[in-house]
Amino acid sequence: MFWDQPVETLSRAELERLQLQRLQDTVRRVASRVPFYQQKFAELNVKPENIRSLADLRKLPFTTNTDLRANYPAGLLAVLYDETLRLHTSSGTTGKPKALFFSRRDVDNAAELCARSFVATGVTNKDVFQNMMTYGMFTGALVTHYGAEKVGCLVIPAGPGNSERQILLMQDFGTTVIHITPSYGLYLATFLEKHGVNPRRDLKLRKAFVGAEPYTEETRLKIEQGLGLDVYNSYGLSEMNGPGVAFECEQKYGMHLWEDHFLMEIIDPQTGEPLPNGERGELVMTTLCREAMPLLRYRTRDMTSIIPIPCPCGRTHRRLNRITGRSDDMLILRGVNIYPQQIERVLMATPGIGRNYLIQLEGLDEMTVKVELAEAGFDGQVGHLLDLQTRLAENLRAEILVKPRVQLLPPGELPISEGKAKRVIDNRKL
Ligand code: DLL
Repeated sequence: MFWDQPVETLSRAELERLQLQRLQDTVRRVASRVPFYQQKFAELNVKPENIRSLADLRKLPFTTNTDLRANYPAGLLAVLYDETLRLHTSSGTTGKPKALFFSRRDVDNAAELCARSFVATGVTNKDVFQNMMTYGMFTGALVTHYGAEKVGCLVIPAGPGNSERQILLMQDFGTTVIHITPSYGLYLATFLEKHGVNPRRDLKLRKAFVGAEPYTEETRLKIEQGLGLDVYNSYGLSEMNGPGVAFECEQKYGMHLWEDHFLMEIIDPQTGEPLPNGERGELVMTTLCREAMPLLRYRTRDMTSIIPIPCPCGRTHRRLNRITGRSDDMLILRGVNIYPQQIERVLMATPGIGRNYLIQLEGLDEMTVKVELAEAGFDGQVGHLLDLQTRLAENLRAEILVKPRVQLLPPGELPISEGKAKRVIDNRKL
C-alpha cells in the first residue's frame, strides 16, 4: 500500500534531479538568511552557485549538535519569527536544549511523512492508533499524532505510562496500532503477562511503531511475542522533523529514508570522509524541504549503514539498517570499545532473563550488568541462579570481550522507563 505512490517510486534519476533542485534552493536560502551558514560559507569559500551536482554536497560544511546549542534559541532560523508555527526541543544529556522551529509547511510535511510511513506498514483509516509517546516538547507524540490523523485513524493521545489505563483504552476503543518506545514496549509486555492479559485473545493489536531509541532485533522479537503484534522500526530526530524520517515497510527489513526530503551520507565518524556503499558509519543528513530551520550535513552521531539492494515493496527510497547506537554512546572498558546494544542483544536472547536491565560502570574500570529475571518461572529466589549468572557472564564476555559482573534481580526491581531509557550509568573514577 502506498500513500504517495508517484513520489515513493520515483526512479533514481528523477529522485536525484529533485534532490539537486531542492538542495540548491536550501543552500540559497541559508546563504541569504542564516548568519551561521554565511560565515561557514565564507570560511570554506563556497557560494550557492558552486553547488552544481549532488557530489558538490561535500563542499558544504557539516553542522553539529554543538552548533545547534551555540545558536540557541533562534540563531539558525531561516524565516521570520512570525512565520514560525511550532517549537519543539530536544534535550541532550547536558547543557542547553536544542530548539527546533517549524513553519506551517514544515508542520505539514512532518505529518505527511508520518502518514507515508504508516501506510507503508499497512495502516489504513480503519486503524485505531494509541500514541504512547510523551506529549510535549518532544517530537515523538505530536508529529505522529498529526500523521495518523492525516491517514484518518482514530487517534488516542494516551501518552506513556499508567499501563492499566493503557489496557483499558485498548479494550474499550479497539486499539489496533500502538506507538511506543522499545523500553516501554518491553515493560508493557511484562505488565500484560503479569496481569494475565493475553493480547491475542483479549486485544485487537496488529502493529507497533517502535523507535526513539536504539534497540536490537532480539528486543523486537520480545515485544512482538509479548504484545502479539508486528513491530516496525521507526527512526527520526528532532533536527529533521522528529519521527517519520525513516520507517520500515511491510517487509520489516530496513527503514526507507524519505530521500525526497533528506539527503543522506554515511561517513567515518573519525575522519569525516564518506564510506563505500553498504559500510557502517555515522549518518549525516541534509534537509531538502525544511523552511524554518534547514540544516546542512547534520552529524547525527547515529551509526548505521545503507542496505545496498532495492526493496521488494517497490519503493525506491533507500533503506537504512537498524541504528546500532550512537558514535558517542560507545563505552571504553579496559581499552575495549563496547556498544550497549551488544549487551542488550545477549540479554534478550538468554532464556530466563527478563526485559529490564541497567549497565553500571564504577570503580577504576568495572562493569556490572544488572538484569531482571523473567516473570515466568520466577519463584521468588535469586540465590540458586548461580548457573544462569555464570552462563550470562560468559556469553557477555564472548560478545564484548571483557567479563562484566552480572547481578540477577527479581522482576520489577529496576526503575521503569516510559520514555527514553537511561541504560548506562557511568560513575567511574578514571
Ligand atoms: O526520538 C524522534 C522519534 C520519536 C523517532 C519517536 C522515532 C519515534 P530525538 O528526541 O531528537 O527525536 O532523538 C533522536 O534518537 O538521533 C537516535 O539516536 C535515537 N533514535 C530515534 N529513533 C531510533 C531508532 C526522536 N529507531 C535520536 N533506532 C536519534 C535507534 C533511534 N535510535
